[in-house]
Amino acid sequence: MPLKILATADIHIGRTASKLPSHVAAEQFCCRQAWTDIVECALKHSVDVVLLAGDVVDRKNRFFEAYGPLEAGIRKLSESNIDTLAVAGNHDHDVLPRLAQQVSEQRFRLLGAHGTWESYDVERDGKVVLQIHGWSFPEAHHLISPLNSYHLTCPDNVPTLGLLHADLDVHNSKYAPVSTQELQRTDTTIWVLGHVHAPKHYEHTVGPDILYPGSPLAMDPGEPGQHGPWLIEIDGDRPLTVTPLTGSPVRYETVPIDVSGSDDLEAVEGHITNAVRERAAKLESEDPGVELVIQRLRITGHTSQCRGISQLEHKLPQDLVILGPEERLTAVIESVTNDTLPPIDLTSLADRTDLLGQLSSLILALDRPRHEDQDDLEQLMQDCLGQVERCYAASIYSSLDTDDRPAEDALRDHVKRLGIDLLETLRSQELIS
Ligand SMILES: [Mn+2]
Repeated sequence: MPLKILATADIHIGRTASKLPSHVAAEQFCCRQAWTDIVECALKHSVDVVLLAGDVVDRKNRFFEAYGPLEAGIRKLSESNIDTLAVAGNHDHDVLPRLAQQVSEQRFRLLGAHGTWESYDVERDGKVVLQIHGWSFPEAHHLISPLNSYHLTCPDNVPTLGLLHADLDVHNSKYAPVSTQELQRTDTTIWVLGHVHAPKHYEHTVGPDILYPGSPLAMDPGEPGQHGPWLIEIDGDRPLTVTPLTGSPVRYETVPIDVSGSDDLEAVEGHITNAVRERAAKLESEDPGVELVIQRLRITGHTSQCRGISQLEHKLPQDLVILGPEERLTAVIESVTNDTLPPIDLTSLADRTDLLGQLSSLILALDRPRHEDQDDLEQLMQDCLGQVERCYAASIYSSLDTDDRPAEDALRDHVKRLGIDLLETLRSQELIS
């Protein structure tokens, strides 16, 4: 029988998924429920060990919200002879050790409190079958690699697993920066890391694998794709198997939709609706746990409707709700980005010396890498940034406590969009005259 380990991280009990549509109850997609689901998943798969790689609790003020569900879940796992091992992350460096002291279950341990490495033996029938090396965040920030103080040795003939909350290959990170090379130099079989919410498995033929199981509940459009706990199976000398499991009832997606050839707005809308419907049907069959898909649409292609599509940026997020064919899944739109172009060749238009030619050159230049900017384009972008700054500094808006200035790339896209709108207006006048 292989040794089965369920690995997860960054549960963030206390949070809910973001960008939920207003008709949905946030309670339905909360991280507390994700933990309850993990316990059920561990029982269903009859695992030997559950690993929690930090940021289990969102913040200190979530102590009471987290305590009940955590204790109940750990007790349930203990009753089924499942060991639960955790390390603290930057978010729960203080609250997880406190919770761990309160939970008296024999089979639960917080490893590596106060930033000191600790080893734990998982036993089956009186025999050590797995050793776990863990380290917990002592403070909210940790500027150096925890591997600097790693002194544990891996036993012969027993697989060893490293458990750590850390930022991989981000040199100046404040969150325990570690490098792939450092982890690779250890004799462990696999490292399970927390901190990065998007799941990622680095398979290595030599040295240990590295796994970010990611957050079991998708929480943000920046974390697209499938989320859930991971199953690690170790079977003697055979290579380990590392498998992602479905689990998150919410999923975020960026969907590119090419509407080339749709030359009136109704046709464009039909094209978009079909694309959303097809995607919903595909996900309903592929990811059976998903109930809600929150989509970011990126509309591309050449169409005479490239101006009109901007109207959909407001309309679709409000109006478009599509059910999967089996009505288990609902797809909603979080945002729409209009990346369409006019149905003309901008490069040849740019050869003209008139206003249309100049505007086409500008639009093309805005698409090229920034280091190729000419002085006049650089000046235009500086002017735009200045305008944005003035707007944010205006006293009339001072009561709006916001710091969501568009990033320079977003501003560039916006300027390009305005350029295309202007080009299309000029072209329509040229066609009429
Ligand atoms: Mn973290």
